[in-house]
Amino acid sequence: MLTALHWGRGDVQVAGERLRGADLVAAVNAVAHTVAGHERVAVVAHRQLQTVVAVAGVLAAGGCAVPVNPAAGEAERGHVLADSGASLLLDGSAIDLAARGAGVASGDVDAESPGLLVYTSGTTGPPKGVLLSRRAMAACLDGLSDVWQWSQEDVLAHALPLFHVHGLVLGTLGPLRFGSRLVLTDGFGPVEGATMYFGVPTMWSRTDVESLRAMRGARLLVSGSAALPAPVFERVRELTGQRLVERYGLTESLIVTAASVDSDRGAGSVGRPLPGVGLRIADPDDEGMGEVQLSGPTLFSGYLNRPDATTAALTDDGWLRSGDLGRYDDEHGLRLLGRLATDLVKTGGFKVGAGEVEDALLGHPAVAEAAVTGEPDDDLGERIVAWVVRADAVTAGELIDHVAAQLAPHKRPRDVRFVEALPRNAMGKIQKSLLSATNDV
Ligand code: MCA
Ligand code: AMP
Repeated sequence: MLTALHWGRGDVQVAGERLRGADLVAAVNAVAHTVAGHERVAVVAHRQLQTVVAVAGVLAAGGCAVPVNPAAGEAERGHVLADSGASLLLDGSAIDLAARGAGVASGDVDAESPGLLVYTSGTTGPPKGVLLSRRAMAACLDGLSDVWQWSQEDVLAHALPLFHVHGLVLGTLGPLRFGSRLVLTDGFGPVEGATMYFGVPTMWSRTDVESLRAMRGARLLVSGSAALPAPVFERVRELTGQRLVERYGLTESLIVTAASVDSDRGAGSVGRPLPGVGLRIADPDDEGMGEVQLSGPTLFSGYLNRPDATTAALTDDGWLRSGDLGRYDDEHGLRLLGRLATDLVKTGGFKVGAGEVEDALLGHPAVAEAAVTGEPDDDLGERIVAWVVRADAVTAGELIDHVAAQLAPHKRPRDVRFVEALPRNAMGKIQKSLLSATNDV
């Protein structure tokens, strides 16, 4: 991975700050010298130039960067730092952008060694650390450059968070690998000279008319991380004259399918497999719908410290169970139709496990019982809803703030519904399917 990053041509701009060419290389090298010898380095991933330099520095030194959500609450941050075993924590304030260093010897870094450890939610328990090798990230990026003709001539603009695959692998390591200019903005919107935009559906749907019109000049508008509603696709098409390109993947698989830049695409398809990716539909029903399973060079190397979860995520023949339901045909490519697990909520493109939010709620002394569900939401795709049986007086706002402080603001419930009891079956298991029918009290 790192040997093929074109540092010499890199050009990264965040807010008013910009580093390019030899200055970027030297700043990255200075970090590499600081972190040399550390196997895993946690990086508090503010949307700042320092984060780009820090992550690149860890990679250049042959280490593994562990991005940490800067807004992570106490419990979540503590879990990530302890579980990852990071021996060093870098924050923006620790990175001196004016520092300059000479290259570190990194020629013999194994392509199979992890370059990133990214935490992602499961249905239960705290987030799991996904080990991503240099080989997997390079395969994913090179596949995308193939189908999108992504080159040094491109200028990528986005406002994605830097602690997940979308903003960090695609949105940061991509431009560094291809030597294209990167402009990170505070809010999603037009950037002078940008040729590519990456966003989640919520960002595309929130963008106002004038801003969309100002994006007309770009050659590639990309949506991913969550289902793109057809009306959003149509609105963007109307105002920009362009059809959004969709791509699909998981933290565990990186990006596995994408519509190509020259395809005749419509809403609802997330494209075809990238070079080398295996995609199959397991146990398809009469209409060809089944679980999407994946193989190939972009797959993760396993969950850190969780061999049980790694085994459960893979089939006996080593394919990744995506948990997504889909249908594939050569004409339309992959169409996603739902999800097997109901205890995962995709909200604003973030995956949130019902279990971790329930655990946080149950940690509040006024909560006797809690269940978390996802409900359709025009803005966020899905919104997190908490169903709570009170043990003591507490308001919805207090519980929302409690979850935001323990986990992260994007994991907070948008609605809290107080109920007298949760519906349970004879075994005592909560029947979430009955919850939307339950009335607030
Ligand atoms: C609100 N805030 C709070 C509280 N309420 N803070 C503390 N306590 C509270 N009770 C703050 C938030 O921190 C935030 O502050 C601001 O208020 C607004 O929050 P919110 O409404 O939650 O979000 P938003 O700003 O409206 O965000 C919408 C968004 C965001 C921008 C679309 O959801 C987003 O960035 N999504 C991207 C997700 C993503 O990158 N997923 C990729 C996963 P402040 O503004 O200061 O933060 S990787 C993946 O899925 C695969 C591989 C793939 O396919 O890509
Ligand atoms: P994460 O674990 O945060 O990486 O999220 C992975 C999940 O995001 C996938 O399993 C899908 O459910 C969803 N996803 C990613 N891209 C798309 C897309 N283009 N359309 C629909 N869902 C998507």
